[in-house]
Amino acid sequence: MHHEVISLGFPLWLRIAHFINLLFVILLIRSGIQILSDHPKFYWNVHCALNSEWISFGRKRIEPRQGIWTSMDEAVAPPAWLALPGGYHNLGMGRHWHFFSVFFWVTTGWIYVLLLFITGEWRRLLPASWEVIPGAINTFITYATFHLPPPGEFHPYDPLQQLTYAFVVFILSPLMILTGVAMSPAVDANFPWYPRLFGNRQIARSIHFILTCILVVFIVIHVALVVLTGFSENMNHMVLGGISGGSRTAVAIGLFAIAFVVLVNVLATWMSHKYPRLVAKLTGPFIDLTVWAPLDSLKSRQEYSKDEISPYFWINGRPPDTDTYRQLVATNFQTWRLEIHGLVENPVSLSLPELHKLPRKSQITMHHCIQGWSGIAEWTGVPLGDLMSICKPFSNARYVVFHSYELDEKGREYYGTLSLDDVRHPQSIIAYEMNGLPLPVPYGAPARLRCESKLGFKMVKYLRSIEIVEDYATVGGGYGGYREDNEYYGTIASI
Ligand code: HEM
Ligand SMILES: Nc1nc2c(c(=O)[nH]1)N[C@H]1C(S)=C(S)[C@@H](COP(=O)(O)O)O[C@H]1N2
Ligand SMILES: [Mo]
Repeated sequence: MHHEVISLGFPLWLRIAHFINLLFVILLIRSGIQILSDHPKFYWNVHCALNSEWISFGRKRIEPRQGIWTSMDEAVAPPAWLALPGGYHNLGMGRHWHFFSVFFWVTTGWIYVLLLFITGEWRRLLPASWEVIPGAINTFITYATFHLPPPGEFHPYDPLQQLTYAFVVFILSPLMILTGVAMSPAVDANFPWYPRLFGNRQIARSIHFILTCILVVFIVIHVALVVLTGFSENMNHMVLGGISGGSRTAVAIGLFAIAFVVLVNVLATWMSHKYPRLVAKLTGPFIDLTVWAPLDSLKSRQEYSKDEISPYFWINGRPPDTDTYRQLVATNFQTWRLEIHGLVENPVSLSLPELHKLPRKSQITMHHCIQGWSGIAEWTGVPLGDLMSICKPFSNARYVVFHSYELDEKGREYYGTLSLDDVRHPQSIIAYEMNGLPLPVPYGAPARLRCESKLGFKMVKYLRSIEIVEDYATVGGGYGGYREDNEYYGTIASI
């Protein structure tokens, strides 16, 4: 008996992993709540058809501005104690924290599972026989009738506890990663079969959310039982690796560790509001390394069929509220010209009829908005690769900047950037038709960019000109696009 108890002490690596996990799971949940607030609805259908959500945390529809309802009108503002960083449309910051935490949480998770198997500690979590099932039912009845199992049953774990931990470690956590990846436009474009493993991208997103809810319930019950079943003794186990009795030192260190987690959350929240650019710069390298850069090499190979086209396609961004643009609409874009200039041998200026005369390309693809909604549509236009062959970029050219007619209330232009490599992909096109009709005004008339492995914010609508540059640092605010400059979105935009 004595020997068995000794072998139950938690090793140091396990206690450290437990703490790191606690810290980043909380950051993941809080930043996740921020992300979902930007489109607080979940669907089973990939089109996000209007009013087809199975749950909504949004407000009711209000009067549309300029006669157009956009996905931004549905965004809600969560409180800062709940979401990281809280407030209206802080999606860019929320995503920085989410993917920064993904890096640490996933890395710790791998090391933890590896060590579980190397050291044999996995026996703690994986039941040795099917008897765990009736055992777990018994424990459940004990709890459900407001009793606690006798203390002996916690060593190592009671059957219900063991099953629950095994579920969280071996089922819930991997599914969080797998469904997280299924929401990446680059992954879905390169491997269209992958989101189908879950049904579709919106089902994956719903599962990601439901599992978060289950995780929250788990954490609440877990913490409650730690307190109820002998707080001091449990802290001794998890903080000092002690095997019997309580420990004031352990309680003190444990409470200090919890205070540290709270402090990190308060600081992260405060810094995101006060110094967002600094937060983006500090967290950015981890995100580049783990999430964005590997996904950036994935290119679109998707092609959907006509009957998969979405009945309704959400709109993000209203038509430019300027006289110049209204004039263009009023004259049916007769005077519109697309200028292609910058580091090119042969600058060109093309009218709409001239664009139409160039070889056309049609594609049916899935759009992923960074807010969370998706939709399938057919886009027709001129491959950018052909336009590049016409204008002939110089050898030092590396990026292509897409300028639009849209100016915000501060006069800042909506623009975006792609690498020359992405621009030469066959599905990168200047689209002038959507679902077989001339591109409607809300969707970017007379022409817009499509690059199918990226998030929607990259696909500039209401195009004015295309500029080929060596480095985008000298354009606009310097971060590669309007959203990158002002909303701290990541430039690579692959997830
Ligand atoms: C304990 C771990 C995690 C928790 C609790 C969590 C929670 C959440 C929540 C609540 C959301 C908002 C739901 C939504 O609007 O879609 C979200 C979004 C997201 N999460 Fe996680 N997450 C976790 C791990 C991960 C991992 C490992 C990845 C891997 C890449 C990931 C990728 C994403 C992505 C891409 C989104 C945005 C989806 C969208 O476009 O709407 N998450 N997460
Ligand atoms: N000029 C301009 N282009 C834009 C936007 C915008 O606000 N202004 N929004 C972007 C975002 S975030 C998305 S998701 C897509 C939405 O395209 P849609 O309105 O055709 O659905 O356009 C992108 N291009
Ligand atoms: Mo978007």
